[in-house]
Amino acid sequence: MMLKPELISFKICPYVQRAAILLNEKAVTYDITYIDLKHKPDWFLQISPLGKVPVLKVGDAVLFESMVICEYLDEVNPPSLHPAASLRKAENRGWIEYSSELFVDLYRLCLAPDAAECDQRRATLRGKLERLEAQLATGPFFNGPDLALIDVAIAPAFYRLDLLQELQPLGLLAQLPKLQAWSAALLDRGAVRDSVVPEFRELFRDFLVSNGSFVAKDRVG
Ligand SMILES: N[C@@H](CCC(=O)N[C@@H](CS)C(=O)NCC(=O)O)C(=O)O
Repeated sequence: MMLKPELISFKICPYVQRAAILLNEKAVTYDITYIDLKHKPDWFLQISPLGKVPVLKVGDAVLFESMVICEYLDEVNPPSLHPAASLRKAENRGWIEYSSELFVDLYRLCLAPDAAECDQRRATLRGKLERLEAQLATGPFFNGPDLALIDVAIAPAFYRLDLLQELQPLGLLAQLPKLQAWSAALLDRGAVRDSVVPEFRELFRDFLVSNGSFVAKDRVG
């Protein structure tokens, strides 16, 4: 029985969302504390070595890095969501790294200030998504019918792609049927739906607008 953990969160952070999804999947009771990354409290700077969220406090221990947190939660709340076979597990971990790169590309697309940058950054992200499509076999999840940590790791990207598509028809998943099915299976899952605050959509859109995002521009004003 683990101590009740405390997740330190920023409401629209995709890395925090990974930890929240896993806590939900594993039905772990936890506390959540939100901070404003523009005004990081002193107590947070003291405990967070890189000044980043997520941080998971477990008793006196402070865990940082989203996938380190997820791996810990996975281990102490069996059964593990990683594949059992070492080789497949290692492959999954590689694609988890890949999903973190997707977050960066997605973030860059969100911050594209004009149509030209948006097109260029969209193409970069689309290329990575096409490569990912080729990795899926039967679906709907990465390894097949059962949810794994790689699915948890990528879910926040699909969550944001879905919202972006509402703002602009970017078609990032067009003609990628396996990714479409993967995204639908994840977005339909209770643990994913309940992993963000109810006002997430508005907060995400406010973030785009206040950063002069081209994706949000056409619909505003
Ligand atoms: N590699 C880290 C990345 C975490 C990260 O970049 N979090 C962002 C928020 S989404 C952050 O805290 N940035 C610090 C800042 O904005 O000052 C992880 O996987 O946890």
